[in-house]
Amino acid sequence: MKTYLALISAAALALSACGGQETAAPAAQPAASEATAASVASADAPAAASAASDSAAAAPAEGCEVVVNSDDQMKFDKQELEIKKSCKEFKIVLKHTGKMPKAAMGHNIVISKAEDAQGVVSDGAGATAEKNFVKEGDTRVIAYTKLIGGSEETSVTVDPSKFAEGSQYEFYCTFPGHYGLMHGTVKLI
Ligand SMILES: [Cu+2]
Repeated sequence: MKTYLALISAAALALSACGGQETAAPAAQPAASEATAASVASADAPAAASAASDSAAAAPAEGCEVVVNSDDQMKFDKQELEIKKSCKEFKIVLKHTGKMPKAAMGHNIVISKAEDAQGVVSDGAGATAEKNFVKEGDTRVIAYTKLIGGSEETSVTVDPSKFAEGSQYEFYCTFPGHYGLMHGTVKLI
């Protein structure tokens, strides 16, 4: 603690000593580089925030977003996805809380009519991971996220008006072999 205080006051002295000088005195170097690191970090933050607000601009009003977590156990943390019909756009965020790489335990979220799910999955298996295991131009697919690996995150925005009244919809992962454990119902509310 004493050392810490001594360092602080040394830094303070160094700072006040070189106040007005354009080049920092060598003694102030550690403090100065820390300050630089801090300002770089805080300069990054607004940039990240503005990038986030860029995507937020196209999205979601209050309650028009849901987060689904997936993991190394080949599971989604939701069996049901509720999409609000009153939302102009509804954002689905997929997070992978596991550690395994995309090639071994990749996950995505694909949405289609329940009756189309098996076809979408088997055709998707013939696509590559680069194509997110979704057949190109598959018109049965209403929305899909890209395929992600451990600790990654992605999202997709859907238009709730694309869901027909009276039809059953499902969300699922099209990584080969995952559908059995990774599927659930999409409910329009
Ligand atoms: Cu998966």
